[in-house]
Amino acid sequence: EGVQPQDYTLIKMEVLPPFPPKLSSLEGRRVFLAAATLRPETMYGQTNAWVLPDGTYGAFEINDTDVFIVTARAALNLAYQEKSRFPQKPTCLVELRGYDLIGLPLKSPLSFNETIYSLPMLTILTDKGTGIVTSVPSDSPDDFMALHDLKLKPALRAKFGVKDEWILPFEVIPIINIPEFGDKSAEKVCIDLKIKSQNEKDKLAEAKRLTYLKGFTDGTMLVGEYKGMKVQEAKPLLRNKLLEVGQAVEYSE
Ligand code: A2H
Repeated sequence: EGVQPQDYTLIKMEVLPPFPPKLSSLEGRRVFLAAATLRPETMYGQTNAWVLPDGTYGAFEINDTDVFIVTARAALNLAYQEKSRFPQKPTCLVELRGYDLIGLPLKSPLSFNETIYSLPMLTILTDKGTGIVTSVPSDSPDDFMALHDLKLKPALRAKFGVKDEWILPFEVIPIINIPEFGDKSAEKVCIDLKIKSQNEKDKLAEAKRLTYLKGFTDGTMLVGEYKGMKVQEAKPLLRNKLLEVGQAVEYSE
């Protein structure tokens, strides 16, 4: 963890009923995968969520109606947020593995895709954020390569029980223009750097550095309520909007 606290936005990705057997005891509640992001302005372009198959998660009671699926570490951190009104000791209603979450249909804020699915990503860290990541392959090199791997490799899909219809219909959606990199900056930079898979850590770090910086300083919104606005201006506006309507919560660690 860094010296400076990192301010994330937790995006509430609602699990659509009917729930699978593992989650059946939660029937009647609103259950969310809570994904930690630094880029709330990119939520229009979501194509899926990511979970770590071998990761350990829990379904934590957040209040009378809402349940968050996150790591136990994140559930505890949630209780210590300055502005949160979450219980001190969040109750774990169900213990889960990442495997249990693969294929869950989700409805996520701002997403142009009405239903997206939870899929395996092998590079997720369990000691950062919530262990759940939302995927925006237009603007995130990690997301682009992980989606690329699953699309390209039927054997990888088979290994994790990923159905073709959870992945093949989902295309990269242009949502932000960066003069230097075009409308699908992550794809462009991954191709330019000749990145072959999600496991090429060093190259992906460089791709992230390039797109993250330029996206913030030079990016312009191509879609949504703030179409035409600079990313640096739209970002806090969209974040606050998501927080106000209860589709996201603040989280820092
Ligand atoms: B970002 P930082 Cl469009 N393991 O959200 C691996 N990655 C994680 C994670 C975890 N446990 N928790 C969060 N993340 C990802 C959007 C996005 C992100 C875009 C572009 C870049 C980007 C959509 N995915 O991040 O190490 C989340 O992905 C590049 C920095 O705390 C989160 O924001 O700086 C970001 O990494 C947090 O990374």
